[in-house]
This record gives sequence, C-alpha cells and structure tokens, in this order.
Amino acid sequence: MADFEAVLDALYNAVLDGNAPAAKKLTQELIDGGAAVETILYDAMIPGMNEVGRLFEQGEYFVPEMLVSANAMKGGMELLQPLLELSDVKPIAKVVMGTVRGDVHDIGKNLAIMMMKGAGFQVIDLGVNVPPEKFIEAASDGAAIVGMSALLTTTMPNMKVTIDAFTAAGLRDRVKIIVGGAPVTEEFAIEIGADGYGANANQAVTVAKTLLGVPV
Ligand code: B12
Repeated sequence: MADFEAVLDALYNAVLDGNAPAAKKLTQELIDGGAAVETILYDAMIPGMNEVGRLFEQGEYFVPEMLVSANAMKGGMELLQPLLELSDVKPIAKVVMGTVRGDVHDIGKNLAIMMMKGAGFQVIDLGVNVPPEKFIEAASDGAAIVGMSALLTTTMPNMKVTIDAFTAAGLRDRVKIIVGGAPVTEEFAIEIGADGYGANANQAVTVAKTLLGVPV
C-alpha cells in the first residue's frame, strides 16, 4: 500500500468531497494495510467532517454538500463496525442511545455507539429526533446508561427536557445519563443534571465505564 499518510489524506479529501465510493475504497485499503480504527477516524474522517462544517459556516458549502459528505463518512464507518464487534462476550451493561428531539445529526452518535459496542456494551440505538418518552420507554427495560447526542445549539435544551422527564417518571435514580455532541460541554452537562459528558467516542466508553464502576 502507498504510505499511510497519503491514504489518510486521500480519505480526508474523499469525505470533504462527498465521494462515497472513494471513501469506502480508501477505508478498506487502510484496514487491509493494518491501520487502527482510531487512526482512520481521528486522522482522516473526523477532520474531514470538521472541515465540511467550517466550509458550511463560511458559506462555501450548503446542506446538500454536508449531506453527501455525511454519506461518504457513513460508508467508511460501516466497514469499521465489524472490526469492533466482540462475539460471545457477556455485555457489560445495556445502553440506550439517541439523538435528541429536533436533531437529525447521527454520525457522532453512531461513532459513540460503535466504540461502546466494541468495548462490550449492549447498545440499543433509538436513532435521531428521539422524544423524551421514547428514551424513557427504551430505558425502562433494564438500561444502566442513557446516552444523548445533540449537534445544534437549538436542540441542546432537549437534553434537559429529557432528563427532567426521567425525573418526572420516577426513573432518574435508576439510570446514569451521559451527553455529548460538538456544542455540548462539561459545564452544560453539569448544569442540566447529567451524570457524565464525553467529548468524543472514546470518552463515551470511559465515562460510561467510570459511572458503572467498571475498570477503564
Ligand atoms: C454533517 C452535518 C449535517 C448533516 C447531518 C447528516 C447526519 N446523518 O448526521 C445534515 C446535512 C443533515 C445537517 C443538517 C443541518 N445542520 Co448540520 N452539520 C453537519 C456537520 C458538517 C458535521 C457533523 C458531524 O457529523 N461531525 C462529526 C462527528 C464525528 O462529530 P460529533 O457529532 O461532534 O461527534 C463526536 C463527539 O461530539 C462525541 N459525541 C457525539 N454524540 C455523543 C453522545 C454521547 C453520549 C457522547 C458521550 C459523545 C458523543 O463523539 C463523536 C466522535 O468523536 C456539522 C459541523 C461540525 N463540525 O460539527 C454541521 C452543523 C452541526 N450543522 C449545523 C446546521 C446549522 C444544520 C442545519 C440547521 C442546516 C439547515 N439550514 O438546514 C440542519 C439541521 C437539521 C436538524 N434538524 O438536525 C450547524 C449547527 C450550528 C449551531 N450553532 O447549532 C453546524 C455546526 C455547521 C456550522 N458550522 O454551522 N448537518
């Protein structure tokens, strides 16, 4: 294989250009060459998406461009998923994850889920635009952790709405609630009464394990 750096660079550009076939091909090339999942994600795909966000903010990219980039990244991610799956291992705990109501961004949530599954959690993915009732219903069936993702400043408040709904339903003490997503911060997490915050998909794992008293 051509040197790693050049392929990572090409993958970054494939995400940036929304070139799904190239993103898949290059991801496969990196996997075959022995690149670590983290390297593929954090040194190519995620920086690519961040650049897409910057271009959108500057008015150079519009929603359709964001969408094709997201699809290109998702195609690559699908190839990474099987590498993280553990078989025949008793799950550490059940986790319910979703993107909050009003928000359809799911790449970060899906990454967090991938990492959590890889670390041995059983994860129920509720998808996007998830109302509080749906989080509550899914969590009532033995979940230890509820994870919420939000990418919009306008949907972040729905994390608090969901936490308050857990309290109102008398279930707040039964689950640990963790939050994440680009605009979410540790301070915000504390302010809304979440139990934990993760800045990235790896931290989703460490924060969940720490909250459950499982060695990290
Ligand atoms: C791709 C994208 C889209 C795609 C989403 C496709 C998809 N399937 O997800 C589409 C085109 C649909 C879209 C739509 C919109 N988008 Co958009 N989008 C983005 C973009 C470019 C990338 C997001 C992304 O995937 N990042 C990569 C992932 C890996 O990062 P991440 O989500 O932060 O996740 C990481 C961590 O945060 C953490 N994490 C995430 N979730 C969780 C959960 C837990 C529990 C934990 C512990 C950790 C964790 O782990 C992840 C991995 O490290 C961002 C720009 C950006 N840089 O964020 C804008 C951005 C989020 N979008 C934006 C906007 C404005 C919109 C629209 C309103 C545009 C419009 N006019 O219609 C709509 C809103 C639609 C809606 N109702 O949700 C703005 C938000 C601004 C704001 N202040 O709120 C941004 C920031 C762009 C910008 N710079 O202006 N978007």
